Amino acid sequence: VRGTRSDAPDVAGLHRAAARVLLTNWTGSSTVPSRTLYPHQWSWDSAFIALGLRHLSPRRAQRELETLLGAQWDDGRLPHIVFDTATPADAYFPGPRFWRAGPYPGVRTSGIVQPPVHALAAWEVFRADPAEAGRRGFLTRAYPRLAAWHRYLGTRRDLGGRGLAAIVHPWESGMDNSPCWDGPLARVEPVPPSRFRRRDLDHAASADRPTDLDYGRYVRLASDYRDHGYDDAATPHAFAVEDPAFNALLVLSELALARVADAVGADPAPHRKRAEEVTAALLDLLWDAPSGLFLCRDLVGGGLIREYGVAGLVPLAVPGLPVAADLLRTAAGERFGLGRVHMVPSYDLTGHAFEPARYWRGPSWFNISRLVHLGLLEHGETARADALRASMLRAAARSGFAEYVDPLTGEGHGSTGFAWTAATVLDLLA
Ligand code: 9YW
Repeated sequence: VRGTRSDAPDVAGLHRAAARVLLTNWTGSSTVPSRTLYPHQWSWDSAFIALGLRHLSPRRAQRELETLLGAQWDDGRLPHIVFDTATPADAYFPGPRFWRAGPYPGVRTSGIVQPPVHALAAWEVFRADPAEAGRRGFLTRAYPRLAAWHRYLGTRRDLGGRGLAAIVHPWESGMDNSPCWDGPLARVEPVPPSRFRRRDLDHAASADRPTDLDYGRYVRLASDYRDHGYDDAATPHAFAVEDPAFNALLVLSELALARVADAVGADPAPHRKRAEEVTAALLDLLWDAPSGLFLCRDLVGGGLIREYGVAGLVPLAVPGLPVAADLLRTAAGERFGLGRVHMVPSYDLTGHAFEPARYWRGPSWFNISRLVHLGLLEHGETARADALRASMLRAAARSGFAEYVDPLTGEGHGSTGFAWTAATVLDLLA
């Protein structure tokens, strides 16, 4: 399937090819992000994947989310990786032997989390086939688990004590090596590269990936957390940040959870209230009027982090956001170049740390571009939304469903046959 800037992709062919990616990556109970790089189940990937899968098989999309919810810990956390027991333990680093974690014997997981897209996905998956969902008791079983997940984020993860959920590891943002983390990470003593063996470099170019120094710091933070029993209060967090994308997704998921609550006969009001509170806290604590962008807040060093990452545009998807017009101006301005580059870059095009091919330091990603697309639709920006949609479809078709693309050339990088890329395409074509 090929599409270039001038000729639109062949829609039927693109749909078939996207469906093929999701079939190939399906393990029987969930979908791997990539057959090579990421051979397990990832938390926020599964939510984006379920949003696409619902158009192929609502039942399978329910199963995808149920597998993740089945790995929930007693404290409510949804782990960022659920390890596939049929895959060799050393296929991915850090694997189950590193994390030494899981809710029960037989279910092995990591101990950190990823952005809360799950309630949003669960509600949309339900709506794709309410009768099938009803027969399987999908929402009734998912609701208490999703509520417990949000409760975990609202209590144990409110490390700043002002109503936002904090992340304690760059991996928790889903944007691993974003330049936003360079400052906070500089305080972390890296584990020397001789002490661990990266597996990602077996499958991807090192120029496209985080560096060994980044990995040394990721390993240090994760092992400190592990050695404190993944206890949020007991761990002396060297990294703790309030991230606007993470919290905006929490708002969207609380709003979705209110609908879920309504559908299962529970009280939706606390979820709506929580969505309002998190929105207010986002505006209060993370909005930066001079740059017209939401920034990350460093809870260890103190203050806003003056790096302009795409996480700051994600709150555009929040309904009724009072600063939407400013955010739109920023999206279309020189930092993010909306409409003039391929999709939405992950970092400031004019920034000192911008690298067009290195992972979260500039490349455009499909899940994030889709969230910005939803934000444009939410605020009536139909023409810009249509152009962004076309840009995403073209980039997916050209790149063989790449993990991410260079915003300046549209060239694919990372793995091909990437699950959330295919899922996002199915969602855009629906
Ligand atoms: C890694 C699976 C995950 C995504 C993250 C992405 C990457 C894992 O892959 O992290 O090994 O670096 O940054 O967002 O969930 O697709």
